[in-house]
Amino acid sequence: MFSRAFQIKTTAFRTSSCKLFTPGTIRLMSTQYEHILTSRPNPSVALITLNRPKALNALSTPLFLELNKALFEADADQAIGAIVLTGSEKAFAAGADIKEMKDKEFSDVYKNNFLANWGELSRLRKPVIAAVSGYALGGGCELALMCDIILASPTAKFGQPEINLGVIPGGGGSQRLVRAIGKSRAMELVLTGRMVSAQEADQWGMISRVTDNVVEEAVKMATEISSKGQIAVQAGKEVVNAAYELTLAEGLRFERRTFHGLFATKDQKEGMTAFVDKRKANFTHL
Ligand code: CO8
Repeated sequence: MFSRAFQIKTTAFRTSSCKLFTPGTIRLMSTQYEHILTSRPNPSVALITLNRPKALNALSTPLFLELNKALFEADADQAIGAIVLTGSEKAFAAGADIKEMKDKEFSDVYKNNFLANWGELSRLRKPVIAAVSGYALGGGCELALMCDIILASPTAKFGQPEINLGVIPGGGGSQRLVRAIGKSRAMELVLTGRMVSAQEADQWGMISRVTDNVVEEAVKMATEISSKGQIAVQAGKEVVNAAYELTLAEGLRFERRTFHGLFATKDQKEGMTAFVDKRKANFTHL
């Protein structure tokens, strides 16, 4: 579980508004991992850092097994309201591990459904914010696209260079990019392998915004989201994601029914009463 007691010395991060990251105060989850780092910058936020620096965080099967475990542990922890996923300054992730894939055969990848469990992140109910610096390429770009919100530092570079390896995106890039930036731009990225800068990705509407101190900003955003009622947050995520799958009429109906359902929660009573009483709402996630 995400132990609050277990602490380590860490490098300090500066924050603009509050001292979220100071040496010795980052709490680790109890599980120790080899390819990721896990911490609790504050009690309501889980921070997961991809940590294969020598391979630019190339996404290997062992890394994904650890990542999925940490993500679902965070999703199940009642105290956590949102999750931040990040990499290093140089690379969020430079793609699936090419050295692991190089000698695979069709019969193996097809029979064993290679990569099928790499998209587990998109099944989480709590919001996940990607804090991207450096390369987010191939599977790294796709991993960011699986997240609910993407914040990027000015150094971020996004791309789907699989075409240079004789393959195509395999982690949802072709589908999510079309929905995020449209067919022509998605086609350009998939067929040329060109990298786009954070600024271009921002202009294209692929990310929320470009910001310095991207991890800090993502943790601030996650903390803000965690201060809301968790039922409404999860409902909000569910209805926005439904827009990918449903017709407009079906989506509008689903949204309205979900909205109606929130009137059964204590948080709705508390939120609206607090507004009328001119005080801050104290959500209990019930
Ligand atoms: N896989 C394995 N190792 C990698 C990868 C990778 N994707 N990317 C970088 N590395 C390794 C390099 O081999 C090198 O290791 P070593 O020191 O042992 O030689 C180390 O990381 C540093 O890399 P470079 O020396 O190449 O660093 P540069 O700064 O010169 O270049 C680049 C950085 C431009 C990022 C370059 O490393 C590069 O082009 N990497 C490959 C990018 C790529 O093609 N990515 C797509 C991979 S295919 C894919 O992602 C399929 C997606 C499947 C679905 C996934 C679902 C989530």
